[in-house]
Amino acid sequence: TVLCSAPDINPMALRFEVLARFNRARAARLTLPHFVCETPLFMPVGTQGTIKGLTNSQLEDIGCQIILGNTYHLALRPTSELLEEAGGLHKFMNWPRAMLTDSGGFQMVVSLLHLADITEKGVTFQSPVDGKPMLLTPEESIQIQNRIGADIIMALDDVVKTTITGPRIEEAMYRTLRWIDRCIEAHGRPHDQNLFGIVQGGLDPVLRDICVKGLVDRNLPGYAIGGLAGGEDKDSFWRVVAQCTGSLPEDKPRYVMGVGYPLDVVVCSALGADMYDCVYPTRTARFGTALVPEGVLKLKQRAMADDTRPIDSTCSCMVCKNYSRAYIHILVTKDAMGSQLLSYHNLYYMMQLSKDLHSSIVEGRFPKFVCDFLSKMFPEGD
Ligand code: PRF
Ligand code: ZN
Repeated sequence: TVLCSAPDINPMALRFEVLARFNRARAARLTLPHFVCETPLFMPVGTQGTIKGLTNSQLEDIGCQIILGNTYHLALRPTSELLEEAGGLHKFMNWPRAMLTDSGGFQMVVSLLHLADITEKGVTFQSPVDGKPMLLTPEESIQIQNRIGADIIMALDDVVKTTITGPRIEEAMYRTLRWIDRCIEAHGRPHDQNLFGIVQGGLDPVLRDICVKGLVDRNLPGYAIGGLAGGEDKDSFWRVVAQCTGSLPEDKPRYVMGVGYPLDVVVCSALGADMYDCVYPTRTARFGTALVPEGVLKLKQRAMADDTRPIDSTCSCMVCKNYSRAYIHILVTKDAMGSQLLSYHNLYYMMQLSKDLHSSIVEGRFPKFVCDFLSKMFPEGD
């Protein structure tokens, strides 16, 4: 007899198991084709197929489970055709663990705001390579991401700044909903790549609600909350996250896009979010700033010149074990190694924060963890 496996009724390349909860906070296991991740998790951002300042083995050493690549940058250079030929971005950059790619629209809109133009067809922009006008449609974004081969791919969304108001917010939300169907239709690898939808709708709870419902109806493997972390006040930002996490499915991962301040990661995790990405930890490192439990430490300051302590005496990273503030102070203006060491420490800090969030939820001591975190960051209680 021939044993037949049952037809795949649920062709998702993802398993999401909530291991423990504390109120709305969750600790989960997210099983992806290339790695089994623990949430809450933070994804370092690589633009040109590399996380600036760190080698892949250093990323593995610090416990990085998943990295983010940008479709827009990779599609232009080295091109998605070449990536596909190379066997996908995993092979091309020799990264064995999980990977997520963003759809490209957001990067074009934020990095080339004056050049990008959004219509129903897609996002038109001027190629920074040769200046030619180019159109990124939802179909093309998905096709490129299918070639790149990441574990999670993002729908093309119509992103507007949260600080603007009026009918454009509503238009962008409905367009994002129309585009999700074009993304789903174009998706050629649902068996090994997970397409996440992105909730838009600005700061308007009615629009956010319509978008959540519309996306949940599509039964996607995961959902992102987009359009935030763009200059709105914290209160509005956290309110939108709280609303979305309150109505997104309990059994699917929730990703807050573009969030990476440690405080926001802690607050959003308390509100029931699971995944984050941001250039902040590595970008601020390149400006000479280290993330520490008290907030930030600016290594360029003159006071660092004769400070022989490590960046953070409570940190067990390679940098804090081996180098003083004084040494990094010298490096940071004179040599690329300065920002490399700071990037290493800052990403280690984010990985440790993610692990601490996970274990404190699993071990039922999440409130104490949050209290300790806040009292170190705000010792005066302000
Ligand atoms: N959409 C996409 N990528 C993003 C965002 C978004 O809204 C944000 C948040 N502003 C960061 N990255 N596609
Ligand atoms: Zn350190």
